[in-house]
Amino acid sequence: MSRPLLPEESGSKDAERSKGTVIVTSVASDSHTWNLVFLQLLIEECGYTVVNLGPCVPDDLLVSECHALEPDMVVVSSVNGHGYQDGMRVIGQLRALAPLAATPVVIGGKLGTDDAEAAVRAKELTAAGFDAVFEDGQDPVGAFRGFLTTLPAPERSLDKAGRVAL
Ligand code: B12
Repeated sequence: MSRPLLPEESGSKDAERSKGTVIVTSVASDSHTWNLVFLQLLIEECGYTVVNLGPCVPDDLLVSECHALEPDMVVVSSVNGHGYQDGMRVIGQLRALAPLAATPVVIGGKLGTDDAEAAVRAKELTAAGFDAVFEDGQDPVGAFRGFLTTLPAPERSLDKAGRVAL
């Protein structure tokens, strides 16, 4: 009996090519990890190559990795309740990098400890430079999937080995 082909075995161009590179990261204060693993799998399932920086990422490491990789998107996740403060601190540093001035940068998770403040947090985080905010409580994963479908195809497309495939 034949088994289903794995994506990399199917030979289709869609299976071989990545839609681009996404940095998944937490913030300096946050040591939770399964949120990051979840996001990596979700984003890979949507066709992107993910570089997962892990938990407790110092600001300067996040900035230097973004500078080195010039990702097509940056996804920040925090669930410890300090994400608003961490996010407000790092977004200016990311936007100050010339290659990231117009790169989609989003944040999500449990960004504060008071759910009633979520709308205010989202407004302030977007005003500070995030393209979108996906807080728990309003189907953040569904909304994030919808956001991904609105992104333009990146100018450079990478194959699974990381080579530019034009
Ligand atoms: C496991 C756990 C820990 C472990 C983490 C171990 C590890 N290696 O990850 C340990 C024990 C270390 C820990 C520590 C702490 N924790 Co803790 N922890 C949890 C727990 C029980 C599960 C988290 C988890 O792994 N979930 C599984 C993953 C897959 O789901 P998730 O994290 O919920 O993420 C989902 C969404 O948030 C969303 N999402 C997340 N990010 C993003 C980003 C985007 C863009 C999108 C679209 C979606 C998205 O998608 C994910 C899947 O649905 C939760 C409670 C709970 N039941 O959720 C508390 C919880 C997150 N912890 C909490 C707290 C307060 C702490 C501590 C501050 C406790 C303390 N006083 O020390 C510390 C913080 C340490 C730190 N420096 O960050 C609180 C946060 C409260 C808040 N935000 O209001 C929670 C909610 C518990 C609670 N109810 O109070 N914790």
